Amino acid sequence: MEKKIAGVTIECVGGDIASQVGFAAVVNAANAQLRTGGGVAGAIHRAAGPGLEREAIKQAPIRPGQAVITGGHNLPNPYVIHCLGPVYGVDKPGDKLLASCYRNALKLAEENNIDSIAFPAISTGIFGYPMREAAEVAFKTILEEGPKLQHVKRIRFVLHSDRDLAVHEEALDRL
Ligand code: AR6
Repeated sequence: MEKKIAGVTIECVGGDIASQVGFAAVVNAANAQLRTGGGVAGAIHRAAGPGLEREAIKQAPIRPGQAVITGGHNLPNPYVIHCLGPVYGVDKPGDKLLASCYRNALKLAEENNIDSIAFPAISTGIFGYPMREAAEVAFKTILEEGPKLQHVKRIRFVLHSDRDLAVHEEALDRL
């Protein structure tokens, strides 16, 4: 499903964040060291090849809520924006830190003339953030930032299961 807000198309799809052809940037649910990992980080680094980690680690460590940008290496996308989400119940306030991830990722996209960006559900895997709450934070932040965006015209959420996709579609529908 998709929705248009302030000239920006927001959509939710099921799939793999590492195979988003046609998007200028994909977002990595990173670790502080910007190294490969499990989940999204594993998929992105595997598809990008070892050059991604070599480039990314020069900007490490990052703090929860922060984002940094690198090239996409062997991914179908010119850029990767790496966000460190909060560990649920540990990095506080979790909602503010998660919102910062989305805000800072969009800021970097704007600074780099990026017109399309695909996000995974940051923090909702190993970091334990409840899916529904995370989706609310993500869309609320995008709603706030949407009117300020000059370059970003398309924002996609890539969800890994049908259930996660349904949760995001409901949250987007409520916007
Ligand atoms: N494409 C889209 N979504 C995915 C994919 C994929 N290929 N794989 C998993 N997901 P996670 P986090 C979903 O754990 O919670 C890493 O190891 C997954 O089902 O990747 O921010 C890093 O190194 C979940 O809903 O990110 C960090 O240490 C969501 O993506 C840590 O995990 C995020 O899951 C970051 O944890």
